Amino acid sequence: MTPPKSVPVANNMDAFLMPFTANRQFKANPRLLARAKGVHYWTPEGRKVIDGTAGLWCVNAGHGREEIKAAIAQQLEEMDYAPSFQMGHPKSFELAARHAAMLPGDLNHAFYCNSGSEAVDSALKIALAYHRANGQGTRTRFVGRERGYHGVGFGGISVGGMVNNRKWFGALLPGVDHLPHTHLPQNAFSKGEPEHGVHLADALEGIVGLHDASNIAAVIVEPCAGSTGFLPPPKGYLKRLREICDKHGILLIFDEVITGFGRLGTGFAAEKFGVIPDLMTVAKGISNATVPMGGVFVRKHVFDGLMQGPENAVDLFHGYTYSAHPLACAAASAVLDIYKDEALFQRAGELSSYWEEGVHSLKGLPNVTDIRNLGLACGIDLAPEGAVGTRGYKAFVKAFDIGLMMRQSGDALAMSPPLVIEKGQIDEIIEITGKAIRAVA
Ligand code: PXG
Repeated sequence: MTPPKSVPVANNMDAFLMPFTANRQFKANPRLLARAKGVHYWTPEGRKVIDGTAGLWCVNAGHGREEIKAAIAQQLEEMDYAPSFQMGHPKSFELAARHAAMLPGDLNHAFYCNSGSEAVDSALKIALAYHRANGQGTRTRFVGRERGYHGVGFGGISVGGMVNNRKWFGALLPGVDHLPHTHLPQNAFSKGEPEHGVHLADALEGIVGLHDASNIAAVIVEPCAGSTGFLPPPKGYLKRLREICDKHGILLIFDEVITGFGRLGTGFAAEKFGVIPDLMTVAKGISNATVPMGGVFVRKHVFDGLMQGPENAVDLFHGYTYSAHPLACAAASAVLDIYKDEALFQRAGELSSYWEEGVHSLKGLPNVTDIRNLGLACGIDLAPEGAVGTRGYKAFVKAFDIGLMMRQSGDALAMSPPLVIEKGQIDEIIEITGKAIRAVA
């Protein structure tokens, strides 16, 4: 039988196995988004919802950008697809050169993929290949961090530190240790980078002491942990990690899938904190989420390290059919124009103190146990009500019902509006958040 062209949503909800969703609960009472423009979504019934999270931390330049649409349409007209294995297309090289030019330090080479998860697994593999190519093939271990989120590939969940993302999936990658997370109670209600916790980086010395540096390939951290409820790093923490990695020849990977492309008021967290990682993973804001794209930026020594074999030999046995997909490259290039023309990273930086004031004004509301912020992002912890996540979920649903999309992870709420947000819209986000928190007291 020929399948019908489209099936009314109400009759068809069962078929979709939704990711990271309570499927039956959702389908009994769905939250649907049908249209988006600027910093707003509209439901199928036409109800307007302000986007407090830039989609899933990804629509940094706002929704429905005409310039990106035009670039994708033009690329589709010109050439829908071209491979990047032993072939190439001009836009991929142009994009890599543009990224190289805007990245700090000598992070001047780009590998492309289709998501943050792929970026993380690619970065881990590049780290292994680099060490092997340089005669240090015993360096196979990785170090991640508790409460870290690095996507959902086996590599990413192995170095990640969110228990529910790990516990269902067996033995994971062998040879992974975790640094302690940086969410310290004495830092509650910190504005910006918290004071306490630089010493937590020293746990890396303990891991080196246990395994020996000659067995450790790389450390991977998010400069600000995102999915766990947004945790900015303690003052000096990332610098300390960099120093310990340097001392022991361990590669440092920053997972900037959330912090990259302006979220903190700079192009990348590496600039914000003055710490250059050896590899950096990105996704989300790279294409403003219009066409899926991820990437790994690597420093010169990592790239050069991979280029030591015979000229006619493949340098990296890794890549995806859709690495540097022409539509993604066209979108990413158009997004860079917008970021530059509208100075959106700078704009995020300028708005960050207004945002900080707004989110911290929620201190004192019932059950609010911590508020954190940096750039245009924040995390708000609520005291649990019975099972973990119950109150957080209720707040998230309430906010949506009264016109705001936020994110919820357990009892932590997180927000990260598009960088084009206006002050009045920030006020609106804060007001609705306050109402939602009061409603679940
Ligand atoms: N690394 C980091 C730091 C991320 O935040 C990924 C990797 C994986 O990216 P992909 O594109 O494979 O999903 C992410 C993704 C949330 C939330 O609500 C965060 C992400 C994804 C979905 C929800 O915090 N981050």
